[in-house]
Amino acid sequence: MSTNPSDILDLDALLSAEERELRQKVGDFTRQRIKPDIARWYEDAVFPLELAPELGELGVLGMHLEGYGCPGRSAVEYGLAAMELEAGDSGIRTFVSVQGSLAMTAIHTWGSEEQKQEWLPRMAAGEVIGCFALTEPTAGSDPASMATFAQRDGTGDDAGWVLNGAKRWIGLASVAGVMVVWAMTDDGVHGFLVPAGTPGVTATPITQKLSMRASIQCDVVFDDVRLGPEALLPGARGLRGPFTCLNEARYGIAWGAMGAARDSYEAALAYSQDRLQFGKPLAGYQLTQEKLVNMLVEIQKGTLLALHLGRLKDAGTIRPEQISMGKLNNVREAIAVAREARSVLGGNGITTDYSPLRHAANLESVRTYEGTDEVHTLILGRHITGLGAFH
Ligand code: TGC
Repeated sequence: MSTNPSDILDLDALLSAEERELRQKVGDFTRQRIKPDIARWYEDAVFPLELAPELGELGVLGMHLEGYGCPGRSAVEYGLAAMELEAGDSGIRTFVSVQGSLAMTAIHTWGSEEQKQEWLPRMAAGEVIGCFALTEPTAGSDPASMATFAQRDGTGDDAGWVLNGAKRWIGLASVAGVMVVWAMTDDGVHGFLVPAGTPGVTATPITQKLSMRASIQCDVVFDDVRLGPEALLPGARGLRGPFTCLNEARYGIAWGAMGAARDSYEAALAYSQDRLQFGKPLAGYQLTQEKLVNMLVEIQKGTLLALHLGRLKDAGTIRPEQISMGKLNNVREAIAVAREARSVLGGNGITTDYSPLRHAANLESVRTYEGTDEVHTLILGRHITGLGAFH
Protein backbone atom coordinates (compact mmCIF):
# COMPACT_ATOMS: atom_id res chain seq x y z
CA MET A 1 0.00 0.00 0.00
CA SER A 2 1.22 3.51 -0.79
CA THR A 3 2.64 5.41 2.17
CA ASN A 4 1.36 8.68 0.68
CA PRO A 5 -2.01 9.53 2.30
CA SER A 6 -2.98 11.44 -0.84
CA ASP A 7 -2.68 8.28 -2.97
CA ILE A 8 -6.00 6.99 -1.76
CA LEU A 9 -6.56 4.71 -4.77
CA ASP A 10 -3.03 3.30 -4.40
CA LEU A 11 -2.17 4.28 -7.96
CA ASP A 12 1.51 3.72 -7.21
CA ALA A 13 0.81 0.00 -7.12
CA LEU A 14 -0.31 0.16 -10.75
CA LEU A 15 3.20 1.21 -11.83
CA SER A 16 6.16 -1.09 -12.36
CA ALA A 17 9.39 -0.53 -10.42
CA GLU A 18 10.96 0.82 -13.63
CA GLU A 19 8.10 3.31 -14.11
CA ARG A 20 8.35 4.49 -10.51
CA GLU A 21 12.10 4.93 -10.93
CA LEU A 22 11.62 7.04 -14.05
CA ARG A 23 9.01 9.15 -12.27
CA GLN A 24 11.38 9.69 -9.36
CA LYS A 25 14.23 10.69 -11.68
CA VAL A 26 12.19 13.26 -13.59
CA GLY A 27 10.55 14.46 -10.36
CA ASP A 28 14.00 15.04 -8.86
CA PHE A 29 14.96 17.06 -11.93
CA THR A 30 11.86 19.20 -11.50
CA ARG A 31 12.57 19.77 -7.80
CA GLN A 32 16.24 20.60 -8.38
CA ARG A 33 16.30 22.39 -11.75
CA ILE A 34 12.85 23.91 -12.28
CA LYS A 35 11.18 24.71 -8.98
CA PRO A 36 13.95 26.86 -7.46
CA ASP A 37 13.90 29.30 -10.43
CA ILE A 38 10.49 29.03 -12.01
CA ALA A 39 8.95 32.05 -10.28
CA ARG A 40 11.77 34.28 -11.56
CA TRP A 41 11.61 32.85 -15.10
CA TYR A 42 7.85 33.38 -15.07
CA GLU A 43 8.06 36.97 -13.83
CA ASP A 44 10.87 37.81 -16.25
CA ALA A 45 9.14 35.94 -19.11
CA VAL A 46 12.25 33.85 -19.74
CA PHE A 47 12.44 30.40 -21.26
CA PRO A 48 15.49 28.68 -19.71
CA LEU A 49 17.21 27.56 -22.90
CA GLU A 50 20.04 26.06 -20.86
CA LEU A 51 17.67 23.29 -19.77
CA ALA A 52 17.43 21.86 -23.32
CA PRO A 53 20.64 19.76 -23.20
CA GLU A 54 19.89 18.82 -19.58
CA LEU A 55 16.48 17.50 -20.64
CA GLY A 56 18.23 15.62 -23.44
CA GLU A 57 20.59 14.11 -20.88
CA LEU A 58 17.58 13.22 -18.71
CA GLY A 59 16.21 11.26 -21.66
CA VAL A 60 12.86 12.99 -22.08
CA LEU A 61 13.24 14.46 -25.59
CA GLY A 62 11.49 12.20 -28.10
CA MET A 63 11.50 9.69 -25.30
CA HIS A 64 8.83 7.41 -26.80
CA LEU A 65 10.62 7.20 -30.17
CA GLU A 66 12.93 4.34 -31.17
CA GLY A 67 16.35 4.65 -32.80
CA TYR A 68 18.27 7.72 -33.98
CA GLY A 69 19.50 8.43 -30.47
CA CYS A 70 15.97 8.49 -29.01
CA PRO A 71 15.35 6.83 -25.63
CA GLY A 72 12.64 4.36 -26.82
CA ARG A 73 10.68 4.43 -23.56
CA SER A 74 7.02 3.42 -23.17
CA ALA A 75 3.99 5.66 -23.50
CA VAL A 76 3.35 5.37 -19.75
CA GLU A 77 6.91 6.45 -18.99
CA TYR A 78 6.57 9.38 -21.36
CA GLY A 79 3.32 10.33 -19.60
CA LEU A 80 4.90 10.09 -16.15
CA ALA A 81 7.72 12.36 -17.31
CA ALA A 82 5.20 14.89 -18.67
CA MET A 83 3.36 14.84 -15.34
CA GLU A 84 6.52 15.44 -13.31
CA LEU A 85 7.74 18.25 -15.58
CA GLU A 86 4.38 20.02 -15.58
CA ALA A 87 4.39 19.89 -11.78
CA GLY A 88 7.23 22.36 -12.33
CA ASP A 89 5.63 24.45 -15.06
CA SER A 90 3.51 23.92 -18.18
CA GLY A 91 6.04 25.92 -20.18
CA ILE A 92 8.80 23.38 -19.58
CA ARG A 93 6.51 20.43 -20.35
CA THR A 94 5.37 22.29 -23.47
CA PHE A 95 8.97 22.51 -24.67
CA VAL A 96 9.36 18.76 -24.21
CA SER A 97 6.04 18.15 -26.03
CA VAL A 98 6.82 20.43 -28.96
CA GLN A 99 10.27 18.92 -29.30
CA GLY A 100 9.38 15.24 -28.90
CA SER A 101 5.70 14.77 -29.61
CA LEU A 102 5.42 17.25 -32.44
CA ALA A 103 8.67 18.12 -34.22
CA MET A 104 10.57 14.86 -33.63
CA THR A 105 7.48 12.70 -34.17
CA ALA A 106 6.86 14.45 -37.50
CA ILE A 107 10.41 13.71 -38.66
CA HIS A 108 10.42 10.17 -37.22
CA THR A 109 7.04 9.27 -38.72
CA TRP A 110 7.08 11.12 -42.02
CA GLY A 111 10.74 11.94 -42.73
CA SER A 112 13.25 10.36 -45.13
CA GLU A 113 16.15 8.33 -43.77
CA GLU A 114 18.46 11.29 -44.45
CA GLN A 115 16.17 13.71 -42.58
CA LYS A 116 15.99 11.36 -39.58
CA GLN A 117 19.75 10.90 -39.48
CA GLU A 118 20.34 14.62 -39.86
CA TRP A 119 18.02 15.91 -37.16
CA LEU A 120 16.80 13.32 -34.65
CA PRO A 121 20.02 12.48 -32.75
CA ARG A 122 20.77 16.16 -32.10
CA MET A 123 17.17 16.87 -31.18
CA ALA A 124 17.11 13.94 -28.72
CA ALA A 125 20.24 15.38 -27.12
CA GLY A 126 18.69 18.85 -26.88
CA GLU A 127 21.41 20.31 -29.11
CA VAL A 128 18.90 21.33 -31.76
CA ILE A 129 15.45 22.67 -30.90
CA GLY A 130 12.51 21.97 -33.17
CA CYS A 131 9.17 23.66 -33.64
CA PHE A 132 5.89 22.70 -35.29
CA ALA A 133 4.23 25.33 -37.44
CA LEU A 134 0.59 24.47 -38.10
CA THR A 135 -1.59 27.20 -36.56
CA GLU A 136 -2.04 30.45 -38.48
CA PRO A 137 -3.35 33.91 -37.54
CA THR A 138 -6.70 32.95 -39.07
CA ALA A 139 -6.54 29.13 -38.85
CA GLY A 140 -6.48 27.68 -35.33
CA SER A 141 -9.17 25.07 -34.77
CA ASP A 142 -9.61 24.73 -38.52
CA PRO A 143 -6.16 23.96 -39.95
CA ALA A 144 -7.79 22.82 -43.21
CA SER A 145 -8.28 26.53 -43.98
CA MET A 146 -4.54 27.29 -43.79
CA ALA A 147 -3.31 29.95 -46.19
CA THR A 148 0.43 29.21 -46.07
CA PHE A 149 1.26 27.87 -49.52
CA ALA A 150 4.23 26.01 -50.99
CA GLN A 151 4.50 26.41 -54.74
CA ARG A 152 6.65 24.12 -56.88
CA ASP A 153 9.78 26.02 -57.97
CA GLY A 154 10.19 24.54 -61.44
CA THR A 155 9.37 21.09 -62.77
CA GLY A 156 10.81 17.60 -62.43
CA ASP A 157 12.09 15.62 -59.44
CA ASP A 158 14.78 18.12 -58.52
CA ALA A 159 12.36 21.08 -58.37
CA GLY A 160 12.25 22.81 -55.01
CA TRP A 161 9.56 24.91 -53.39
CA VAL A 162 8.72 28.54 -52.69
CA LEU A 163 6.99 29.01 -49.36
CA ASN A 164 4.81 32.01 -48.47
CA GLY A 165 2.51 32.66 -45.54
CA ALA A 166 2.32 33.22 -41.80
CA LYS A 167 2.01 31.06 -38.71
CA ARG A 168 1.08 32.11 -35.16
CA TRP A 169 1.53 30.74 -31.64
CA ILE A 170 4.48 28.61 -32.73
CA GLY A 171 6.31 27.37 -29.65
CA LEU A 172 10.08 27.88 -29.58
CA ALA A 173 10.20 29.12 -33.21
CA SER A 174 12.65 31.95 -32.50
CA VAL A 175 15.20 29.53 -30.99
CA ALA A 176 14.51 26.57 -33.27
CA GLY A 177 17.25 25.02 -35.36
CA VAL A 178 14.63 23.37 -37.53
CA MET A 179 10.97 24.16 -38.18
CA VAL A 180 8.42 21.56 -39.25
CA VAL A 181 6.10 23.67 -41.41
CA TRP A 182 2.74 22.49 -42.70
CA ALA A 183 1.66 24.19 -45.92
CA MET A 184 -0.98 23.83 -48.60
CA THR A 185 0.28 22.81 -52.03
CA ASP A 186 -1.42 22.11 -55.37
CA ASP A 187 -1.52 18.53 -54.07
CA GLY A 188 -3.00 19.17 -50.58
CA VAL A 189 -1.22 19.71 -47.26
CA HIS A 190 2.45 18.74 -47.00
CA GLY A 191 5.14 19.10 -44.34
CA PHE A 192 8.50 20.79 -44.88
CA LEU A 193 11.69 21.04 -42.84
CA VAL A 194 12.99 24.59 -42.74
CA PRO A 195 16.41 24.97 -41.09
CA ALA A 196 17.22 28.06 -39.02
CA GLY A 197 18.73 30.88 -41.02
CA THR A 198 16.83 30.09 -44.22
CA PRO A 199 16.39 33.46 -46.00
CA GLY A 200 12.87 34.88 -45.88
CA VAL A 201 11.92 33.35 -42.49
CA THR A 202 11.29 35.60 -39.48
CA ALA A 203 10.13 34.44 -36.05
CA THR A 204 9.03 37.06 -33.53
CA PRO A 205 8.15 36.13 -29.94
CA ILE A 206 4.68 37.19 -28.78
CA THR A 207 5.34 39.16 -25.62
CA GLN A 208 1.99 40.30 -24.23
CA LYS A 209 1.22 37.00 -22.49
CA LEU A 210 -0.49 36.45 -19.14
CA SER A 211 0.03 32.69 -19.45
CA MET A 212 3.00 30.44 -20.31
CA ARG A 213 5.41 33.21 -19.45
CA ALA A 214 8.36 30.82 -18.97
CA SER A 215 7.95 29.71 -22.57
CA ILE A 216 8.21 31.17 -26.07
CA GLN A 217 5.43 31.41 -28.65
CA CYS A 218 6.03 33.22 -31.92
CA ASP A 219 4.58 34.81 -34.99
CA VAL A 220 6.41 33.37 -37.99
CA VAL A 221 6.43 34.84 -41.49
CA PHE A 222 7.58 33.05 -44.66
CA ASP A 223 8.36 35.50 -47.43
CA ASP A 224 9.38 33.81 -50.70
CA VAL A 225 11.32 31.16 -48.79
CA ARG A 226 13.17 28.95 -51.28
CA LEU A 227 13.51 25.31 -50.25
CA GLY A 228 15.23 22.42 -51.99
CA PRO A 229 13.33 19.23 -52.84
CA GLU A 230 14.93 17.55 -49.83
CA ALA A 231 12.90 19.87 -47.52
CA LEU A 232 9.69 17.91 -48.16
CA LEU A 233 8.66 15.32 -45.55
CA PRO A 234 8.04 12.52 -48.05
CA GLY A 235 5.70 10.39 -45.95
CA ALA A 236 3.09 12.98 -45.00
CA ARG A 237 0.13 13.74 -47.21
CA GLY A 238 -2.93 15.68 -46.05
CA LEU A 239 -3.90 16.69 -42.53
CA ARG A 240 -3.34 13.15 -41.28
CA GLY A 241 0.34 14.22 -41.21
CA PRO A 242 0.06 16.88 -38.50
CA PHE A 243 -2.89 15.22 -36.72
CA THR A 244 -0.82 12.08 -36.13
CA CYS A 245 1.69 14.25 -34.26
CA LEU A 246 -1.07 16.09 -32.39
CA ASN A 247 -2.31 12.73 -31.05
CA GLU A 248 1.05 12.30 -29.34
CA ALA A 249 1.08 15.77 -27.83
CA ARG A 250 -2.55 15.61 -26.69
CA TYR A 251 -1.83 12.31 -24.97
CA GLY A 252 1.10 13.86 -23.08
CA ILE A 253 -1.08 16.79 -22.01
CA ALA A 254 -3.60 14.44 -20.36
CA TRP A 255 -0.76 13.42 -18.03
CA GLY A 256 0.95 16.80 -17.77
CA ALA A 257 -2.17 18.63 -16.60
CA MET A 258 -2.40 16.24 -13.66
CA GLY A 259 1.14 17.28 -12.66
CA ALA A 260 0.10 20.94 -12.50
CA ALA A 261 -3.02 19.96 -10.55
CA ARG A 262 -1.06 17.80 -8.10
CA ASP A 263 1.47 20.55 -7.46
CA SER A 264 -1.38 23.02 -6.83
CA TYR A 265 -3.07 20.61 -4.42
CA GLU A 266 0.18 19.95 -2.57
CA ALA A 267 0.79 23.69 -2.20
CA ALA A 268 -2.72 24.18 -0.79
CA LEU A 269 -2.46 21.18 1.55
CA ALA A 270 0.88 22.29 2.97
CA TYR A 271 -0.28 25.88 3.40
CA SER A 272 -3.53 24.86 5.07
CA GLN A 273 -1.68 22.69 7.59
CA ASP A 274 0.63 25.55 8.48
CA ARG A 275 -1.50 28.64 8.34
CA LEU A 276 -3.45 29.50 11.49
CA GLN A 277 -6.72 31.45 11.33
CA PHE A 278 -9.08 31.99 14.22
CA GLY A 279 -6.68 29.99 16.36
CA LYS A 280 -6.30 26.76 14.40
CA PRO A 281 -4.85 25.50 11.07
CA LEU A 282 -6.95 26.17 7.99
CA ALA A 283 -6.83 22.42 7.34
CA GLY A 284 -8.95 21.88 10.43
CA TYR A 285 -11.94 23.73 8.95
CA GLN A 286 -14.67 21.82 7.16
CA LEU A 287 -14.74 24.18 4.17
CA THR A 288 -11.00 23.73 3.62
CA GLN A 289 -11.22 19.96 3.91
CA GLU A 290 -14.01 19.90 1.34
CA LYS A 291 -11.84 21.88 -1.07
CA LEU A 292 -8.84 19.60 -0.53
CA VAL A 293 -10.94 16.47 -0.95
CA ASN A 294 -12.61 17.75 -4.12
CA MET A 295 -9.19 18.55 -5.59
CA LEU A 296 -7.76 15.16 -4.69
CA VAL A 297 -10.74 13.24 -6.08
CA GLU A 298 -10.24 14.86 -9.49
CA ILE A 299 -6.46 14.38 -9.42
CA GLN A 300 -6.74 10.70 -8.61
CA LYS A 301 -9.47 10.14 -11.22
CA GLY A 302 -7.56 12.11 -13.85
CA THR A 303 -4.30 10.29 -13.15
CA LEU A 304 -6.09 6.95 -13.40
CA LEU A 305 -7.56 8.07 -16.74
CA ALA A 306 -4.12 9.10 -18.02
CA LEU A 307 -2.63 5.79 -16.92
CA HIS A 308 -5.44 3.88 -18.65
CA LEU A 309 -4.74 5.82 -21.87
CA GLY A 310 -1.05 5.06 -21.48
CA ARG A 311 -1.69 1.34 -21.17
CA LEU A 312 -3.92 1.48 -24.27
CA LYS A 313 -1.22 3.39 -26.13
CA ASP A 314 1.45 0.89 -25.15
CA ALA A 315 -0.86 -1.89 -26.32
CA GLY A 316 -1.20 -0.08 -29.67
CA THR A 317 -4.99 0.18 -29.45
CA ILE A 318 -5.57 3.80 -28.41
CA ARG A 319 -8.04 5.77 -30.54
CA PRO A 320 -8.14 9.57 -31.12
CA GLU A 321 -11.49 10.00 -29.33
CA GLN A 322 -10.01 8.38 -26.23
CA ILE A 323 -7.17 10.90 -26.30
CA SER A 324 -9.72 13.70 -26.72
CA MET A 325 -11.53 12.54 -23.59
CA GLY A 326 -8.29 12.52 -21.62
CA LYS A 327 -7.16 15.95 -22.81
CA LEU A 328 -10.60 17.54 -22.34
CA ASN A 329 -11.24 16.14 -18.88
CA ASN A 330 -7.80 16.43 -17.38
CA VAL A 331 -7.05 20.00 -18.43
CA ARG A 332 -10.55 21.16 -17.48
CA GLU A 333 -10.27 19.57 -14.04
CA ALA A 334 -6.67 20.71 -13.55
CA ILE A 335 -7.71 24.35 -14.00
CA ALA A 336 -10.50 23.90 -11.49
CA VAL A 337 -8.06 22.32 -9.02
CA ALA A 338 -5.48 25.10 -9.48
CA ARG A 339 -8.11 27.80 -8.94
CA GLU A 340 -9.50 26.06 -5.86
CA ALA A 341 -5.96 25.67 -4.50
CA ARG A 342 -5.41 29.39 -4.97
CA SER A 343 -8.47 30.11 -2.87
CA VAL A 344 -7.01 28.10 0.03
CA LEU A 345 -3.91 30.31 -0.14
CA GLY A 346 -5.94 33.48 0.27
CA GLY A 347 -4.18 36.70 -0.71
CA ASN A 348 -0.78 35.01 -0.67
CA GLY A 349 -2.04 32.86 -3.53
CA ILE A 350 -1.91 35.74 -5.99
CA THR A 351 1.86 36.08 -5.66
CA THR A 352 4.52 34.10 -7.51
CA ASP A 353 5.63 32.72 -4.12
CA TYR A 354 3.03 29.99 -4.67
CA SER A 355 2.40 27.89 -7.76
CA PRO A 356 -1.41 27.47 -8.13
CA LEU A 357 -2.30 30.74 -9.87
CA ARG A 358 0.72 30.35 -12.20
CA HIS A 359 -0.50 26.83 -13.04
CA ALA A 360 -4.07 28.08 -13.56
CA ALA A 361 -2.86 30.83 -15.91
CA ASN A 362 -0.69 28.35 -17.83
CA LEU A 363 -3.53 25.87 -18.12
CA GLU A 364 -5.60 28.49 -19.96
CA SER A 365 -3.11 28.01 -22.80
CA VAL A 366 -3.05 24.25 -22.38
CA ARG A 367 -6.84 24.04 -22.70
CA THR A 368 -6.58 26.13 -25.88
CA TYR A 369 -3.71 24.54 -27.78
CA GLU A 370 -3.63 21.03 -29.27
CA GLY A 371 -7.39 21.28 -29.73
CA THR A 372 -9.58 23.53 -27.60
CA ASP A 373 -12.13 22.18 -25.12
CA GLU A 374 -14.73 22.88 -27.81
CA VAL A 375 -12.89 20.90 -30.51
CA HIS A 376 -12.43 17.88 -28.23
CA THR A 377 -16.07 18.08 -27.13
CA LEU A 378 -17.15 18.00 -30.78
CA ILE A 379 -14.77 15.14 -31.63
CA LEU A 380 -16.49 13.19 -28.83
CA GLY A 381 -19.93 14.42 -29.91
CA ARG A 382 -19.28 13.21 -33.46
CA HIS A 383 -18.07 9.88 -32.13
CA ILE A 384 -21.20 9.18 -30.08
CA THR A 385 -23.78 10.59 -32.51
CA GLY A 386 -22.13 9.95 -35.86
CA LEU A 387 -22.86 13.58 -36.75
CA GLY A 388 -20.10 16.15 -37.23
CA ALA A 389 -21.08 19.50 -35.69
CA PHE A 390 -17.90 21.48 -36.34
CA HIS A 391 -19.54 23.79 -38.87
P1 TGC B 1 -10.90 15.79 -41.51
O1 TGC B 1 -10.81 16.88 -42.54
O2 TGC B 1 -12.05 14.87 -41.52
O3 TGC B 1 -9.62 14.86 -41.50
C1 TGC B 1 -8.51 15.25 -42.15
C2 TGC B 1 -7.61 14.04 -42.20
O4 TGC B 1 -7.00 13.90 -40.93
C3 TGC B 1 -7.29 12.62 -40.40
N1 TGC B 1 -7.43 12.78 -38.96
C4 TGC B 1 -6.59 12.23 -38.08
N2 TGC B 1 -5.54 11.42 -38.26
C5 TGC B 1 -4.88 11.03 -37.17
N3 TGC B 1 -5.25 11.41 -35.92
C6 TGC B 1 -6.30 12.21 -35.71
N4 TGC B 1 -6.63 12.58 -34.48
C7 TGC B 1 -7.03 12.65 -36.82
N5 TGC B 1 -8.10 13.46 -36.99
C8 TGC B 1 -8.33 13.52 -38.31
C9 TGC B 1 -8.54 12.19 -41.09
O5 TGC B 1 -8.64 10.78 -41.07
C10 TGC B 1 -8.29 12.71 -42.48
O6 TGC B 1 -7.37 11.87 -43.11
P2 TGC B 1 -7.46 11.56 -44.67
O7 TGC B 1 -6.28 10.71 -44.95
O8 TGC B 1 -8.78 10.87 -44.87
O9 TGC B 1 -7.43 12.89 -45.35
O10 TGC B 1 -10.76 16.49 -40.19
P3 TGC B 1 -11.69 16.26 -39.00
O11 TGC B 1 -13.10 16.60 -39.44
O12 TGC B 1 -11.48 14.89 -38.44
O13 TGC B 1 -11.14 17.32 -38.02
C11 TGC B 1 -11.86 18.42 -37.64
C12 TGC B 1 -11.22 18.91 -36.34
C13 TGC B 1 -11.88 20.21 -35.96
C14 TGC B 1 -11.45 17.85 -35.27
C15 TGC B 1 -9.72 19.09 -36.59
O14 TGC B 1 -9.51 20.03 -37.57
C16 TGC B 1 -8.97 19.46 -35.35
O15 TGC B 1 -8.53 18.61 -34.57
N6 TGC B 1 -8.77 20.78 -35.11
C17 TGC B 1 -7.97 21.25 -34.02
C18 TGC B 1 -6.63 21.63 -34.55
C19 TGC B 1 -5.61 21.68 -33.47
O16 TGC B 1 -5.52 20.87 -32.58
N7 TGC B 1 -4.74 22.65 -33.59
C20 TGC B 1 -3.66 22.73 -32.70
C21 TGC B 1 -2.55 23.37 -33.42
S1 TGC B 1 -0.96 22.77 -33.09
C22 TGC B 1 -0.70 23.31 -31.58
O17 TGC B 1 -1.52 23.77 -30.88
C23 TGC B 1 0.67 23.16 -31.16
S2 TGC B 1 0.98 24.26 -29.99
C24 TGC B 1 2.44 23.76 -29.50
C25 TGC B 1 3.34 24.89 -29.64
O18 TGC B 1 3.86 25.13 -30.75
O19 TGC B 1 3.57 25.56 -28.60
